[in-house]
Amino acid sequence: MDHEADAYRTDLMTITRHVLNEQSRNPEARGDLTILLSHIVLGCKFVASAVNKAGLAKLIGLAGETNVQASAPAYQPSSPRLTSVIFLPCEIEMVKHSLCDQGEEQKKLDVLSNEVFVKALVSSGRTCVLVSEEDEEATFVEPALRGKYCVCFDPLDGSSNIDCGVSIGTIFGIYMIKDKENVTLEDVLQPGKNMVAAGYCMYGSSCTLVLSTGNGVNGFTLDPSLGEFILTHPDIKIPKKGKIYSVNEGNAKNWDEPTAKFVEKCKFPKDGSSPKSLRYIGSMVADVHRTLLYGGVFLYPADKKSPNGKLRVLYEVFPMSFLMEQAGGQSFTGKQRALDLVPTKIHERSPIFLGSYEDVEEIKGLYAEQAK
Ligand code: FDP
Repeated sequence: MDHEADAYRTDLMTITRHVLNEQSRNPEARGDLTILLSHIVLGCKFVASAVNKAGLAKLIGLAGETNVQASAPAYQPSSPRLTSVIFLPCEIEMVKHSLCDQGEEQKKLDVLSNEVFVKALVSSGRTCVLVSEEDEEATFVEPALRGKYCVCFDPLDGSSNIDCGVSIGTIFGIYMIKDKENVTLEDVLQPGKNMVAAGYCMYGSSCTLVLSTGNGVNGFTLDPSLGEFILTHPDIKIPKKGKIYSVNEGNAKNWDEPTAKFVEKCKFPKDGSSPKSLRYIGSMVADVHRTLLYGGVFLYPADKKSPNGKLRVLYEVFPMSFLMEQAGGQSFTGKQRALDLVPTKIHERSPIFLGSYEDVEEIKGLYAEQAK
């Protein structure tokens, strides 16, 4: 990259400009998705800033609360204005309503990020139902603030990495509701192929937002001096075959046969090719981002202990599968195309194999062989 030339670039493709361009291709579009995405972008900027300051601001550590099971009522922001997402330190301590299932530890940054995203999404006036990894129940937006979109999101994925400064991220998938007057949970229990947009924001050495509105995949990097995401990775295409596999090999003793065979082939290929390298960060956004750019395969398979794997369908498996397919890759559950899955509950899990087309094809072949 020519950094000097870059410094004098005057025609910047910001994410808003890019989304507006996409919108203008659809004469029926009224700008609702553009507005919704700009609120998601604001949430990402806020979280990026909070993640950067985390060590300094002593935000890291347990929130000092045990997650309890409770139902989330219809969300009513004290003020629908977006400025309400700016927290005072005392308000951070007051973030008490976030819930997390199965007693997972919750960190202050998770709580804060969830609060920021819920407020940003509700105040956009374009959402109807929200599903967050942090909230046990879906949030139904009060009728006066309702719009036509449902958003499923994980505000801070990979949170076990917060304390050591490893990249973490936000993941989101957007659906259109079926009937604004009659909003039900069914609106978010749609197959992934119905998504209208999906993306993630990675808080790493730089802050990168990767987005697809169903017309390819584009990556934007936050320029902190401008406070804007600038198009840096136009039309991302994943290599057809990769040299990297990414999996938590500590679970190997419990894997099923096709998974074990695939990983064995990665390490000891019999066709004369070189072995693949193993890279596993343990933070889905970072592992998927590398897979998207360099190729290869990321897997979180089923095992004897977790027959449905670990990753959540609505806000991990679906958005990442949507991006992979849009970039020319594939995503498979071990049984079917991931985006064909029809979830039956909001925090459902699924095994997942995603990445370069040919690598996933190989995994599909091994499962087909086993089924014979
Ligand atoms: P984390 O537990 O740190 O929040 O689903 C969450 C996730 O991270 C993913 O981001 C990551 O890919 C996966 O779990 C890592 O799981 P393992 O620690 O079991 O490998």
